Amino acid sequence: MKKIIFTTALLVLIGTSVVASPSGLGTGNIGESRKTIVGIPGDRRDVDQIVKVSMKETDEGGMIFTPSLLNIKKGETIKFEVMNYGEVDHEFILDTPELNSIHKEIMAARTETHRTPNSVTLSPGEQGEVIWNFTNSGDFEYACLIPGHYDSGMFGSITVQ
Ligand SMILES: [Cu+2]
Repeated sequence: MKKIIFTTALLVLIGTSVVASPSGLGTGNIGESRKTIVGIPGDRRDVDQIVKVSMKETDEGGMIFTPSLLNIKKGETIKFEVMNYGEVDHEFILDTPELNSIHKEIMAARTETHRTPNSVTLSPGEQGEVIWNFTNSGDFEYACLIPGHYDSGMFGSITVQ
């Protein structure tokens, strides 16, 4: 009996962490629900570093972020200046690899655009920004979850130490 109760509690925990993500899966509530293990939305007055990220398709049929690897110091607030150099829409979503993977499945099933602090969706030639405070160390990811794009190579890794 104890085992069953434990399993249920674990499921509730997993469910809660998914809903608490600001990655578009959540309820859109502000405040506490915006916190994820990736960190929290940053304040532009606290920006420690600007990172320019470009998004584009390659001649070989791939889709890429440049850079695709980033190292960030724990506690830093980063302003990502994201530019779409491609010929189709792209998006930049900051999350854990696990949540991006779940989110990718949801995106495949329906069309949705993102308007969350950890993401920006850009038309060709458009520029946008995400300001994020990396409050926790760990391995995180930025990804474009428009159907087919992630599988074409559109993701990057962030290591926060
Ligand atoms: Cu894309």
